[in-house]
Amino acid sequence: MDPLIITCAPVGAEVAPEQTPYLPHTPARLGETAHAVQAAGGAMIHVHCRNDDGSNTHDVARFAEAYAAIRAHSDLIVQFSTGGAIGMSPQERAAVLELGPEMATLTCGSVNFGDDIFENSFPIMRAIAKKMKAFDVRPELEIFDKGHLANARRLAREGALDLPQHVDFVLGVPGGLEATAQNLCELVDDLPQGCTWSVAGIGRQQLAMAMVAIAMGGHVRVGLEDNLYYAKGRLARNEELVARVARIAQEFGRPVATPEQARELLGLRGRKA
Ligand code: KMH
Ligand code: ZN
Repeated sequence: MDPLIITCAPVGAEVAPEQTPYLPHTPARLGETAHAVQAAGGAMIHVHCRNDDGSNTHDVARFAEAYAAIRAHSDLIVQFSTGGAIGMSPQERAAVLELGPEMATLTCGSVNFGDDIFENSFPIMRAIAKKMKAFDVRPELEIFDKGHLANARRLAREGALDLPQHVDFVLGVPGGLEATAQNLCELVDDLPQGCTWSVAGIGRQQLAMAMVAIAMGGHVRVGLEDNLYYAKGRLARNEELVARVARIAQEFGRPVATPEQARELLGLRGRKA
C-alpha cells in the first residue's frame, strides 16, 4: 500500500473558540499548529481563517497571512477551503484562489448541513473550477453525498474539471451521507478511474473512518474542523489526532507519508512551493 497521507483540518468554520481552547483561529496559531502537525506525521493542512474574535472570514489578506505563517513553520501541502462558511458568496469563497495555493477544495454538490444548506449548484461549481484552472490550483473534490461523484463526472464531461483528482469523502455531516464502512466502500467502488481518496469522519466517527481507510489503502483527514474530542469528554489538540492516526498506521505496518512523499503520490511535485 502507498504511504498514508494524513491531512489535518484544524479550524473549519463551524467550531467557536469558546468550545475549545485548542482552536488555532489566528495566523500565528495556525503556523504553530502546522509545525506540530507535521512533527506528528501530517502531510497536508486544510485551511479556513477566522478574525481575531473567532468569527469566520475569507478575506484574501488574512489567508495570505495564514499561508505565510504555515510556510514559515512547516513544509505541509497547503490546501485552502473554497467551501468557507454557510452564507458566504461564491465569489468570496473563490477569491482566495488568487493566492495560488498548491491545492484547494471543490465541493461537488449542495447538501443539507445541519439546519442550513451548503450551496454548490452547477454554476457555482463551474465558476470555482474555472478559477482553479486559471490560477493552476489543484482541486481536492469534497464529496458529502453519493450523488456528488456523479456531479464531478458531469463537470469533467463538460470540460470544467480534469479527472482523475484527489477526492475527500466527508461522511457524517447531519444532512449528508452517514459515516459507515459500507457507505465508504460504495463510494470507493464508484470512484472515477485513477483518483486517490481520503475520508473525514465527523464527530466520533473520525477515528473509525480513519481505521477503515488505513486498512483499505485510502488516506485520512482528522482535525478539530470535524471532531473536537480525543475521547468522550476529553478535548483534543489537532496534533494529537494526527499522532494517533500515525501511530495506528505504523502498528498496522503502513508507513506515513512525509509532505514530499504526499506531493509525489498526488502528482503535485514541481508544481509550486
Ligand atoms: N464549512 C462548510 C460549510 C470546505 O472547506 O471546502 C464547508 C467546508 C468545505 O468546510
Ligand atoms: Zn473545510
